[in-house]
Amino acid sequence: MAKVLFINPVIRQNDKPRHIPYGLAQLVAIVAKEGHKVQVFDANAWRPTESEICEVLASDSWDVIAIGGLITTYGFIKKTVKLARQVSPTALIIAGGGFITPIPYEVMTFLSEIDVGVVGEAYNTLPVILNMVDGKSHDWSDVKGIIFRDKNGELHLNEQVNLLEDVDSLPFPAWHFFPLDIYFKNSSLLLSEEAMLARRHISVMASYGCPYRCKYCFHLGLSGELKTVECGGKKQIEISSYRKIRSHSPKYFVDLVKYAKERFGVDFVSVLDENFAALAKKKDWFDEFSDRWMKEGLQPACARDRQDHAPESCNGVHWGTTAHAGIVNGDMLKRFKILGCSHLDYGLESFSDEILKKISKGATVAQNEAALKMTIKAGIRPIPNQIIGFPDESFESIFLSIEAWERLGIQVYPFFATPYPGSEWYYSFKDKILEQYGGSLEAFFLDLGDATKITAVISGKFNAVELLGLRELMVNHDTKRIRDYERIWKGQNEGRRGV
Ligand code: B12
Repeated sequence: MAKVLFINPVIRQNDKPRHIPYGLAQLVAIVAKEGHKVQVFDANAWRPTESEICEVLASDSWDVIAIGGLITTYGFIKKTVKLARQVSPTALIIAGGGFITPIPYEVMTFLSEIDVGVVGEAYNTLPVILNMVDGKSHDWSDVKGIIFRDKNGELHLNEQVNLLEDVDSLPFPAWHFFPLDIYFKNSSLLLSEEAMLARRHISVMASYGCPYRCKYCFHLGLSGELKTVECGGKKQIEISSYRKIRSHSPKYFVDLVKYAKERFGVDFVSVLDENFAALAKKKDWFDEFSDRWMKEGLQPACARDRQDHAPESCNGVHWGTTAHAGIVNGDMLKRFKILGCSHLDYGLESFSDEILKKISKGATVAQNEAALKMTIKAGIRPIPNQIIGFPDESFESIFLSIEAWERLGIQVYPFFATPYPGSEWYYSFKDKILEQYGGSLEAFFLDLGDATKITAVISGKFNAVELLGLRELMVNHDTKRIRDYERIWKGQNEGRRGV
């Protein structure tokens, strides 16, 4: 049996650790169940110094060091694989997750310490790799779903792995391998009253994938969109518009939350699905989920009795999740509320129909507004995510959004349109990205963080300075100064920059 050290990278270093990585916790459960010796070093929770990282790396003779996460953790991963190679020269270094999946060749080229990169879903791939390590075989040429470095340092991307058909076969995440007390201490989320008063928050998933094809989005290669194609004599990654949405059965999902409640005392769950409303739209699924949720005593008393939330007496599990303005309806939202839903994360993005069309959002301004009103009417707090700096952003689309914010009485702090690797924008604006980062893709990766921060600008009309200024003026509804600047801008750009 292999001795495996999993490392969870630091994410959102300016915030406290709040989100146990769901995918990684599932992988730990799978690998432990296979009988391998597993340790998790959760750097996101412990926020270690370099010497502390080295201490952990030197604490045992690891056969495998496995690290992975979002592209925004690239900097931490880069630092850690270098330390791992120095401190554990014989360990096989495996990487995985959203940071490598859409850009395997680039990451393996920039991070020469990585031996094997897992591309996309890892449920079946990782056990195969570990069994080979056990069998002392390093011939990776037939392992689906990986990129590897051969003895001459050549990179080889293998065929994509088939997605796991029966997701109910997955063991519950191995949350107990993670420092839960640290995460539970930071359970309060500023998303709704119930979320703020949560004492033990954890993330769960009911479905994998989203039927929509928004140009700024990427599904981590877990929605069927990822495939390998032959190009120039070698395999390349292609992100297609094909979608394969998978969901757990209501029984599995309710049992998962019940397990989190009974074993860890969880009182609030974030349902991490990309689009839970799409799943809830399936009447049979939602009816059975609803019945089981109530039967298993997960329905909070305050929701059942339509009372204000009283944490000391409320024994259910409140939850927050994602929804799409093009899907929700009043009945669905009322039922969400009764079952304990306290907030819904909406990617509303813009109040310009032209922009919503151009980004293939699959919703209109009218639907955005109706969704907000219905959600508030149902007693659920909508989180109205907005983005500015779209390729087609204009003064008109900016004013339309401000007018809608005033009309609806919503306060938002927009994200900047960011071409994260794996999104359609990344491929469409790669030249523009390289232009802004002196030709260095790695510099771009290292710069990525929260989308509230400006990185590569893909707006046709506005540059970084203008977008930063416009956002501040938008947030303050300062339409006068935006109009003033519009006149200056038009004067300066007559016949240029999309005028
Ligand atoms: C939870 C979450 C977060 C958490 C962090 C979770 C964490 N610790 O990593 C928080 C809230 C911090 C977060 C923040 C952001 N997020 Co976020 N987030 C998610 C969310 C909702 C769930 C991720 C998840 O658990 N997926 C499901 C599991 C099964 O997948 P997984 O973790 O990737 O694991 C699988 C594989 O990738 C692989 N794998 C993963 N890790 C490893 C490690 C190893 C060693 C191996 C071998 C394999 C492997 O195996 C697993 C099983 O197959 C996804 C949307 C979604 N539903 O996926 C968005 C998502 C990942 N986030 C996204 C974005 C854009 C952001 C933000 C930039 C948004 C923002 N507003 O600023 C910030 C960045 C924060 C920062 N500064 O770094 C995008 C990613 C875009 C991209 N191109 O990479 C996503 C896909 C949403 C979207 N569709 O656009 N996020």
